[in-house]
Amino acid sequence: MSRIVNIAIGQLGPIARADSRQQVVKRLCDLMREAHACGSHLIVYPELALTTFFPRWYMESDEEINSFFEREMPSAATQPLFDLSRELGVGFYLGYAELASEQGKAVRYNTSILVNRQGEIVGKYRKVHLPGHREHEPWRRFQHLEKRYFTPGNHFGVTHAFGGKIGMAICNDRRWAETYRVMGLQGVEMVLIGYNTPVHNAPAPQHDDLSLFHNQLSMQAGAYQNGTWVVGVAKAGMEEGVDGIGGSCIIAPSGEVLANCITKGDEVAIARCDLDFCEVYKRTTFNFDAHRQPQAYGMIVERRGEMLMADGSGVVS
Ligand code: CDT
Repeated sequence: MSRIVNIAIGQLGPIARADSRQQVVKRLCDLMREAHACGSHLIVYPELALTTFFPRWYMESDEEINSFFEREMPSAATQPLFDLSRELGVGFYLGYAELASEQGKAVRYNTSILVNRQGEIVGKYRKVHLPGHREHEPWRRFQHLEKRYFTPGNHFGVTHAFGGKIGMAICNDRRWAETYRVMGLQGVEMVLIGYNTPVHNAPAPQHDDLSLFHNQLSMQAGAYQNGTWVVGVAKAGMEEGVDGIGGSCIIAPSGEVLANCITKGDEVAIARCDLDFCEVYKRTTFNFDAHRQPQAYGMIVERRGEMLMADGSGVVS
């Protein structure tokens, strides 16, 4: 079986709060057609790709909150994307807000799915690292209430699909070394990541000028240190008054950027990715079995926060 995966970035520009699922799905289908015309096997869409990025608003009504969530996938509104996938033979990664039912209780997740070239769901991932805050913080120019609206996922898995081992992560996950390493330990060869990243980060506005740099830095490090392809895809541009970074790109296991978007709107960018190119990194510099020293890493899973001195002043070495 060929180990070449022709990847398309399916970057989205802004989605207005008033836009319907049908309008958005039409845009996703247009991007998929373009990707197919370029010979793509798999198109990667952003995080929460069916609606505007609603965690920017404080809401209390369950009815209002749930209006941004999907109870089923596919649904009547998203079925055309699955039909087109099967017709064209183009798989996809799609981020959306999932309203699950667990023991009769509604649970909300920030989710992505992996769909194969036959239009079948072959993988599901629920965002582990939820940024932001739980309560209304009026001092911010806009809210980032992911901790309020979502329950964190608890698993980074890898799916055998597209002739290789494919992993998924969502937005803030890309900043954490653990995300890539847990999948790296499962032999991941391509990590797909959709994101919505405001240029402005209210608690640390001094980082605003670095937001694109930090985006690329995190994904390049994750790719190189785990010998894997990484595909990062933005919902970009000025959405409901909040500017989101673009910077969608495809990164090789060498850490090099192979393709990237040049706008902050709906845009396709493509790369021909040889999954066998992971091998030289996984068998040499990052041969985990030969070089990792897990006996020295216990703290990574034993504790969450940094260790403080008794007087709370610093980190114990
Ligand atoms: N959607 C999402 O996870 N956004 C966050 C914003 C945090 S501000 C540093 C992100 O990590 O991009």
